[in-house]
Amino acid sequence: RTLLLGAATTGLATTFSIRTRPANAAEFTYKFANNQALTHPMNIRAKEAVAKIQEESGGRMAINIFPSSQLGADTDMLNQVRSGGVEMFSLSPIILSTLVPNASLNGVGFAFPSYDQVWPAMDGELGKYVRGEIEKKGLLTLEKIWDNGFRQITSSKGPIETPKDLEGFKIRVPVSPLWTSMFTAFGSAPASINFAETYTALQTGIVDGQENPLAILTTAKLYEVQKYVSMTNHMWDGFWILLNRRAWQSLPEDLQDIVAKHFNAAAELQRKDVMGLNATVQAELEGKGMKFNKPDGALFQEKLRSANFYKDWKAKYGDEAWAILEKAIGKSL
Ligand code: X2X
Repeated sequence: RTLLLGAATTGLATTFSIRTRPANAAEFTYKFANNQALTHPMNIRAKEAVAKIQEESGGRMAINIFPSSQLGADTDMLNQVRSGGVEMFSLSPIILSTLVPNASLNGVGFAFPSYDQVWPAMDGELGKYVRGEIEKKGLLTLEKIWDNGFRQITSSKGPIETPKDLEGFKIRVPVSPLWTSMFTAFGSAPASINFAETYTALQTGIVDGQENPLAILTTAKLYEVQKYVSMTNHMWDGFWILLNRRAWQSLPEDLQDIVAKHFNAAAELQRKDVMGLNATVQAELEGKGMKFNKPDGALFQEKLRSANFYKDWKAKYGDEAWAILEKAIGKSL
């Protein structure tokens, strides 16, 4: 009897709540899912953007941030943002390539020498090309890509000094054919594992190493489970802010403009924050006992070349896309 009464009450409550919106509730509410800790510049700047959006929209637009893969790992969330389970989700272009193959162009090993080439490319022709590819698959993305960073290899076993040290190395890589292919070319044993499970995989010794930018080594506390950082700078990675198309199209144009404006502005600030961390994290992590070394990237690139890595990927991306990449980096691979 109690149960039945309870159900009846709930039914009534629901009927009322869908008919009347409390005066302080937003007209549109988005979930923004991502894989980073609240302390990562992505979430610090997203939080600020969300507050500005709330204010400028007069409370009509609310965005709730779900950090640290709380709603699910990246490969699940990619499905969710397609189906509308979440409205917004930030994802590495390289993982996105499981849906949009040519999205991973920016991650080709040793393609980008420095940030001097990254931002003009991603804010320019390369970024525009990739956004077009993303749209062809039914998703949308905001114009400005956020920074993840140049990726470095870490290990619990020892420093990576030459490509030989990567042979047989059990390394966690994100779920994406480009990563698997690159570490296979080095003769490593790559394991595709979502970021949500990476800390545990390192802690339990399922893998001996992983690769991520410096900012993540500190904010995700990977220093607790890794000892060596080898500054290979082997690829540049970012985060596209993906949007569910239906959810975006249901926003009135003024709200679309407000959301895009504040997220794109936040991206610029977030890029500067990550640059700032790049300059300070090494000293911080050395203080925690991590050992850094800086191997010669040319040796690693030579190894990829001799394994036909570039030739194979050029064939997969196609000549047009490859030409956009080579133009952006100002050299041929
Ligand atoms: O999964 C990773 O390693 C991360 C956090 O860098 C990405 O999102 C690609």
